[in-house]
Amino acid sequence: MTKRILVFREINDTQLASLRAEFEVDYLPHLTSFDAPEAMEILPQVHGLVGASLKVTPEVLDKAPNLEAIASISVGYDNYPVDELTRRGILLCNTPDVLTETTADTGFLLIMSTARRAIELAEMVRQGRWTQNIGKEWFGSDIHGKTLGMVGMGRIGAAIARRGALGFNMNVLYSMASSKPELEKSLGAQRLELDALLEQADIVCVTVPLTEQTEKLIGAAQFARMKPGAIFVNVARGKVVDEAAMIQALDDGTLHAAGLDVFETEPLPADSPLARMSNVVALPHIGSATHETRTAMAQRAVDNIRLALDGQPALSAVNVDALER
Ligand code: 8YV
Repeated sequence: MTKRILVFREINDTQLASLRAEFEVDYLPHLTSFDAPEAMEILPQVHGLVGASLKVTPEVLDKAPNLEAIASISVGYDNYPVDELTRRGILLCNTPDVLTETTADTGFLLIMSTARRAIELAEMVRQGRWTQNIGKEWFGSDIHGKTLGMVGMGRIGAAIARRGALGFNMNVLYSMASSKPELEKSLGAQRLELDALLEQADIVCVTVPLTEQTEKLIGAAQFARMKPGAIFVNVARGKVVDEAAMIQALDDGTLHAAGLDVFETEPLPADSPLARMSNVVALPHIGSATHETRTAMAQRAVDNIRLALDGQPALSAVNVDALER
């Protein structure tokens, strides 16, 4: 029996052809919901899903009784009910490692562009408003030699910390459930409780995964603890932050500036204050969005789904215990 796969995120022609050589493939790269008629028609026959950015709920799983595996084109898997997938014996795979460096580059892009007000000043030039020497009212702040506080020190957090410590001579602090002795040795990183980190860091960068424990981890109380002039960067998930509290903090000066690649609601509503505040650099979730990395992520997902549907160990499974069901 030829198994059937629904691909709901763009992959390249070679990757699509490789799947079509072995499976029946429905290619819907612009699908916006699993409730869409074209998805509803296919789901009852589907054995595999490949894609990202769409929420897979237990109700979606009820419509896909033959589903064996999901290969997400993402490292984050907050769009998937992992425990429910495991209970149903459905394997979930993701794409760690292949996107670490690119996402860390994005984190540092936000640190630098926010600290130096690069977007605001580039817009000044673009609009023809550069009419005199830049005075102190337009000055940004240094990042070299400053204190970088990492909230989360996993693969992406560690890669950002390496950039700061080794590239910009920054003092690295980190808050995480477990210690990272190898990073303390190689980067001079110091592990602190979150409150102490917030009080000492000049730049606070969030990279934790979105879980029940991290939802709204950073709210009004945490912003109030940050140093005057501190910069907040989020390349994790928007819901790790109480966004209303962040907007208030940015507006009343409690928070000096923010560099954001993720938001509670994506795409960010055009009428959101975050889209127009001068002390905010807002990017449209481009963390891993380079040609090289998105190709590598899609390849990892293609490899994962093939291996999973062929009954072989996937390259990067999230819930291997699902196979014991
Ligand atoms: C992706 C990400 O842009 O991998 C993740 O978790 O957030 C980004 O790399 C997004 O998830 C869809 O591909």
